[in-house]
Amino acid sequence: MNERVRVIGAPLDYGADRRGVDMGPSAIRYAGLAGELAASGRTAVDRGDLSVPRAEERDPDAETPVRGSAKFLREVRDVCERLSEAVEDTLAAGEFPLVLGGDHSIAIGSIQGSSRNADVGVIWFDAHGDFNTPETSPSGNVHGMPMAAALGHGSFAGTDWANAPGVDPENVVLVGLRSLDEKERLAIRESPVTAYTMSDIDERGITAVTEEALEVAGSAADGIHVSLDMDWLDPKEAPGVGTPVRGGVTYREAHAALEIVANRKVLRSLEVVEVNPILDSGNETASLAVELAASALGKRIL
Ligand code: HAR
Ligand code: MN
Ligand code: MN
Ligand code: MN
Repeated sequence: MNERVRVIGAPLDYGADRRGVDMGPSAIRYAGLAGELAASGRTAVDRGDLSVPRAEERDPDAETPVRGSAKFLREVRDVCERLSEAVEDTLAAGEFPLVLGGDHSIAIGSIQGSSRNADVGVIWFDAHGDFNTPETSPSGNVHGMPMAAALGHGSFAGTDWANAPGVDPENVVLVGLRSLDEKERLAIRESPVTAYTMSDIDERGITAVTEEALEVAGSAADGIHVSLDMDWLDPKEAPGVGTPVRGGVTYREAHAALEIVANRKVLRSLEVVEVNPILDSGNETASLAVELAASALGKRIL
């Protein structure tokens, strides 16, 4: 893992139904990101936020270039293309990319940027599978699609902006699932990705599940990308998310998982998404996002 961390904000909210995640990067910085990165023994440089036009500024006649239903796909694409470049540039400079969302559609850009000319595994900590396509999505919200987009499913097939050819689905692991749409569920079952539900965590424990996820994702030659959706946690711990689902992991389980990730020393890039300060109480979810990022980046108590 590169020692020097480069922070990249992606304040995108076009992929989600509810406004507010565009303030995620600010809330995460305000919660003390720089100090925690320093406490993890990392030097960090903050490159600020990618510019994302406000919904009010956009062209009302803009069309979505993909068939089926995917809202604001043009805007999502524009940001993801720039994010992909930013992540690739970070790695090329020998730095570690830490991407702050924004809604989860930004993962399309970060995964692609992390895996250009590289063999990269993905661990996806999320209540949701994010495995819809414009054809299967019941909502049309792109934040329910990024994993399928990166793997080139449905009408994302062959699109140079969305696909991440450096990611083999055999090295993709979804952890903590508890809310899937019917067609999405079938798509996950039919795909070579590995998926752990909350029941798997109940039965086997977070440690065993995370170790196994690291085996599967970590067999990729060039490391792993971790995508942390804050709704992975129980809404009691992380209320400030757009699509909370009861029955998520606890504070301790989340820390344990990310500490195990840090111990393996295979982390190549990290993103933290779906923090919605408008729905949060006292910046609690953003603070937790900071703590968990620090754990993943090697912060130790002793
Ligand atoms: N599955 C639902 C949909 O596609 C909701 C998923 C999106 N929510 C997220 N992503 N926060 O993890 O519309
Ligand atoms: Mn998600
Ligand atoms: Mn989610
Ligand atoms: Mn491989």
